Amino acid sequence: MFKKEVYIKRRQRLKELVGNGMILLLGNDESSMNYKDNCYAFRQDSTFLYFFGIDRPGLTAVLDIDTDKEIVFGNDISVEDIIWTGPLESLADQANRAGIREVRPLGDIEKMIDKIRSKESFIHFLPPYRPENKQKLNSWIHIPLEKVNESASVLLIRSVVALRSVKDAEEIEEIEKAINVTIDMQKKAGNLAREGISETAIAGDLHGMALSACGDLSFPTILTVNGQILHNHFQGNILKSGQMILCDCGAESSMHYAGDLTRTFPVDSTFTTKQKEIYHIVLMAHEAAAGALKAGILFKDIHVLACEKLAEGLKDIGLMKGDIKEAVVEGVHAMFFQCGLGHMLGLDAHDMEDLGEQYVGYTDQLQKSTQFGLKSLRLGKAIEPGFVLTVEPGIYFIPELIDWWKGEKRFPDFINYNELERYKNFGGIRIEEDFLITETGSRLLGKYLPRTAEAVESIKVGF
Ligand SMILES: [Mn+2]
Repeated sequence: MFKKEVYIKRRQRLKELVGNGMILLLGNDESSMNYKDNCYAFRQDSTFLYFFGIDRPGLTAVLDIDTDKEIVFGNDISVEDIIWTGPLESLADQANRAGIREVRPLGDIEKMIDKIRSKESFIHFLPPYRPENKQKLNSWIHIPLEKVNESASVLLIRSVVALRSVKDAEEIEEIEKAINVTIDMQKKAGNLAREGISETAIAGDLHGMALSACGDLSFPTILTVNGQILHNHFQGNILKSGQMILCDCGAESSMHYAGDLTRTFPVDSTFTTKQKEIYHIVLMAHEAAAGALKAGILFKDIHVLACEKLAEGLKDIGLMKGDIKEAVVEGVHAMFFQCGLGHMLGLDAHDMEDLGEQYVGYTDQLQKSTQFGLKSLRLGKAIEPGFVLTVEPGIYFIPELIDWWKGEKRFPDFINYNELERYKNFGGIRIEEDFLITETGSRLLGKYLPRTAEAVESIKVGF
């Protein structure tokens, strides 16, 4: 945990932003995998971690702004539990380390909520993403299950987003720890990648590294010879000569801050000329986007800049044609880059995504686009000092998409379909880095990880 003052200050600011009523924050419970006592690794809710830091299941917290009470509800373990678990730190001691002086049994929460409701004080809660927390809100506040999420407090969502978006020095240190472990994982992936090894074998090694560093993965690793499949979790292939392997992975620090990096490696010791050509285009887009990061700029504009760089490069090698700016406005580049340039990073790999992309990445004035490609951009709004975000352009050749657009004769003035046929089995390339937005520009987080095609090749002998 951080120092107690960190949590006290965060809660103070939250209460100021919300103004009045009661804030109800739910921690996560254990989650059973295949029978009750065989659980997935416990992961505390990130907002709960942010305001309380207490990393154990079965907690709910109340911040009653009107009476200035801060209470954590939860149960200490019984002697019978201790037989199985050994003694654990008492909840009161844990809560005290977060500056919370009042701890009550979980069974008391309903009484507390009833009392608040009888005073007609407003109860602010966040949209739950776990069914059991949805059920708790349903039974405690008497909201029909299907209405729970839409009844979440927009004011609380906005307030939490405002606070969690700007990372302080302690948080950046944690994120950087996670990124540095992720960098070691990337180097390992590049070093292991060779003909005959399986995707699973490499991914398993990376998972072990994350665990050994006292954390875990921040999201399931994407490690695949089919880099064009954006969220590919299948790892059953054996690497073949001539292929590339795309590795998008992240470690989580012991305090649950995330890293998220992508590299694409050749299976052989070097890329082919055709692979290097595409790699270079992605790298140019990455560098242009990274160079444009500056407080006050819309991230959407940086996304568009990256799209233009990708389109320019694709035109140079004959896959696209026509006016590049016009092509990007029309969304033609989404044939090759179907997703967004990046997202916020913090306690979650997609930071605060549970609170709603509209609140995290957009504003009332800037709504998310519905255009194919742009609609997958998670962050569009102006970036601010203290934001940590990813920059991850890529080029993906998706055979089904090529056939679909070609069949519909879509954008024939901008796409050279005959040439594109030659790339149907190319796969995909992505380069992803994590940046902190500063007062003067940005800072690339983490230690050195090779980025150019030649430097990436050197990993294969260097790790
Ligand atoms: Mn990412």
